[in-house]
Amino acid sequence: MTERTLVIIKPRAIRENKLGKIISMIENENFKLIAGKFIRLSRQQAEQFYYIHKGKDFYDGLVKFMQTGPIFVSVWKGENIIDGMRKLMGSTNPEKAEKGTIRHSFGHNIRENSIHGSDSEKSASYEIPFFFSKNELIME
Ligand code: IDP
Ligand code: MG
Repeated sequence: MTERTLVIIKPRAIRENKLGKIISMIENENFKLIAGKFIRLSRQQAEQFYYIHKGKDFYDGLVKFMQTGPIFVSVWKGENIIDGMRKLMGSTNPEKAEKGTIRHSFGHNIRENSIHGSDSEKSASYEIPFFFSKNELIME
């Protein structure tokens, strides 16, 4: 099934100049970039994007971290891409992520793990319009 997913390259990976390498790894899976832009998250945006984690012990740290610099938000399309991207990203904790995954390659710790990808169709349908309007999704 062809699906769409939201991918965020997190601030530290952008700062460390890893955007191109990460995009390459995703393209190598034959997934297609259909929209992308740099943005800075306001506190309110970061809180709303991660609302599902509100109340967890890592929530405040996560919201702060996501505001430490520009991020690259993007939409990708492909066969079973939601699960495929989760596999390619690897475990949330880079130390536990398999070799060859993006988080193993570019993550530093469980918070600063370099990348976000939607975890389900439901999440993708919240997350894509969170950052992109219809007229930005012209590659479809
Ligand atoms: P996921 O990104 O693999 O779906 P989630 O559990 O949804 O993982 O957590 C969202 C984000 O919150 C993670 O990608 C990571 O940046 C951060 N995070 C998750 N668990 C922890 C933790 O235990 N300590 C610090 N940050 C965490
Ligand atoms: Mg998640």
